[in-house]
Amino acid sequence: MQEVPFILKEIDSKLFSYFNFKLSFQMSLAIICPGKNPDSWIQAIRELDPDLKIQVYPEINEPEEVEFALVWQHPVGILSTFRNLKLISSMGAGVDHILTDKSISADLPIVRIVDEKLTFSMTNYVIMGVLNFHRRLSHFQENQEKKLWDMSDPEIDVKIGIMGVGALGGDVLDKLSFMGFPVVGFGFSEKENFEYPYFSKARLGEFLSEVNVLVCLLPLTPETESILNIELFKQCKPGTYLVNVARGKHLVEEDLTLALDSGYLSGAFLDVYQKEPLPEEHPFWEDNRITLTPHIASVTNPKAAAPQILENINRKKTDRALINCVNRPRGY
Ligand code: OXD
Repeated sequence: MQEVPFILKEIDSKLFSYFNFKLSFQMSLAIICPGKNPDSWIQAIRELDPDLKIQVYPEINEPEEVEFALVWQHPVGILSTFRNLKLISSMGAGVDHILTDKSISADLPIVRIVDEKLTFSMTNYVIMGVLNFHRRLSHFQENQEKKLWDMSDPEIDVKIGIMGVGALGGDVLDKLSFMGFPVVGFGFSEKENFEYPYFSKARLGEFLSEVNVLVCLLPLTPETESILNIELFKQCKPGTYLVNVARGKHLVEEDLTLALDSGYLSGAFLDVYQKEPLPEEHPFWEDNRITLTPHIASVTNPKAAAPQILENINRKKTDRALINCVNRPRGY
C-alpha cells in the first residue's frame, strides 16, 4: 500500500480536530454574580431546561461556548471576552450595573427582569415607608421606649410624589391611589394621557412643591445620578419625608444629613446606599431620623424570574423579538 504523504496526514488530523471541536461545541449560559450564591439560579434554570449547559463564574472553562450571560455586578470587561455572546440578562430589574461596563458591544441586547413578585414586594415596601411617616410609627416606637402615653397628632396628612413611573413606579401609584392617598408622578420624559397628575423634568420644582412624601424609583442613568441633592431638597415642602428604593447613587448622602438638620426633610426611609454593605462607621446607622434596611425592598426570586430568562434565550435562538429589552441609549 502506498504511504500517505505527510502533508495530507497533517491536514487530515487538523480537519479531524476541527470537526471534533465543532461536534462537541455546545452553546452555554454563563452565570456571573460574584459574591452572590448562584445555586438557586442554577436550580431554577435546570428545572426548566435540563439540557442547557451552564458555566458559573469564575469557572468558565469554555468561554467560546458562552452565548448567553446572566449577570449581577459582573467584573468589568469580562463580557467582552466572550466572542460568541448574543444576549445579556440582568438578574434584577436594574441594569445600571451592566451599562457602566463600557466594553460591552453597543449592539448586544440586554434584558431585565419585570416580574409580578418583584413589583409586589417593591410596592409593599414603599407602602410600609409611606405608612411609617403617615402613622408616625417611628415616633410612637420612641415613645414606647420612654413608656410615654401621648395620643397627640396620631397622623400626618400626606401627598405622595413618585419619581419614576415605569413598571414598579406605576404599580406603586396604582396601589397608593387605591388606598385613598393623593399621588402624583414625575419622570424625565413627556407623557400624554397619564392616569395620574404627571410632571416631566422641566416641572420638577412644581412637582416638589406639591408633595410631602418623595419616593425615588428612578432608573440610575448619568442624568439621574445624584438627583437627590441639597438643591432639590431645598425645593421640597419643609418636613418632606424621603423614601429611596432605587439606587444609592441617586442620593448625595451628606446632603441628606444636611437637609434633615435644616428641616427641609423630616426623615428618610432608605434601602440603598452609595456603598453596600453600608460601612459600620456610616453615620446613617445611628441617625434616628433615618429608617434603614439592607437592599431588601424587592429581591429577585430565581424561580419566578427563570421562565422569562429562558424565554428570551429561546427567542434569541430563533431570532424573535425579546421581552423586557433595555433601550441602550435611554439607559433603562
Ligand atoms: C434590582 C435590585 O435591580 O435588586 O432588581 O436592585
